[in-house]
Amino acid sequence: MFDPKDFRLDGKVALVTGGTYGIGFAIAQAFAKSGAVICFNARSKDKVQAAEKKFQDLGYEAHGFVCDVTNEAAVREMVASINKTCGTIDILVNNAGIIKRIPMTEMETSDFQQVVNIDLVGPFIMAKAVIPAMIEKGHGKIINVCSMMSELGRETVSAYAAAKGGLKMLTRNICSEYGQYNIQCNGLGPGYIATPQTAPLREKQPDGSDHPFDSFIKAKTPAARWGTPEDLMGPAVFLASDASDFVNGQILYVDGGILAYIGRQPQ
Ligand code: NAP
Ligand code: GCO
Repeated sequence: MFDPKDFRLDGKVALVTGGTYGIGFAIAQAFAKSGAVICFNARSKDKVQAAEKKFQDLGYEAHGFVCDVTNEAAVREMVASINKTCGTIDILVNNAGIIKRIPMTEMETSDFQQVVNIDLVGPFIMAKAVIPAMIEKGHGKIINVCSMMSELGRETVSAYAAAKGGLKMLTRNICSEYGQYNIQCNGLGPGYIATPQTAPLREKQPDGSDHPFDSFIKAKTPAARWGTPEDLMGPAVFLASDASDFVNGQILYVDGGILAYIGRQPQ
């Protein structure tokens, strides 16, 4: 029988990759507010320590790890440490990601490979590390942070779109392969969100006018605004909670309506 407590995360252990700022930090904060013990990782030790202090100042139990999601040995060590100190990971959010904005024909293959490695191979490594214990425990939640570029392309983001398109299908395949063990794997698809990753797309022009891309996105979004990391908190908690136990293999787009809209006509 439905109970509003189904949306809570009390007693759950969550691991959010790339949780030191931006979308990851917001999702981790939402999980903590919902009762979860939160673990998070990133590559920068300073930022991990700063985020851990922020969480602790907010009164949350938070454990930060310096760990690159592409380093399989370090990932396995981090997961083993979490399982030992906090308990088996119930919720994994594959949030860590980078983007390189370079015209494809000018992009070095090494750049393409780095983006795919972090944005697609990283989530594979992370999921592979947590699924066995989830199977043993009898449940688990995996949330892959996808993108508009899981559905659409645009100039200069070939590597990122390839990775995020692949992440959509990795999400569906984990659903297909592990749904029988009561593991739900879904995608969260943010629209255009104001974070450090998109800061270059919102910078004011030398004459003080808005960045053309900023105006473009506001015209493409029915909500006529950029999203904020806070806009993702509720949807992420839903996908992490018992309330979504029969939701599997879906991509929940939190985009202010971009994917449904042809775009505002120029005035
Ligand atoms: P961000 O501000 O650039 O933050 C990225 C986070 O990931 C940082 O904590 C970063 O810390 C960490 N990270 C990067 N590479 C890592 C690696 N190899 N191992 C571990 N941690 C790593 O990005 P964001 O805007 O919050 O985006 C977060 C996720 O949402 C990304 O997957 C992005 O593709 C996706 N997304 C963003 C938007 C948007 O409009 N902002 C929209 C849709 C989807 P370190 O650098 O210290 O490692
Ligand atoms: C870009 C942006 C986007 C967003 C996001 C949209 O350069 O187009 O960075 O890729 O980050 O992925 O959902």
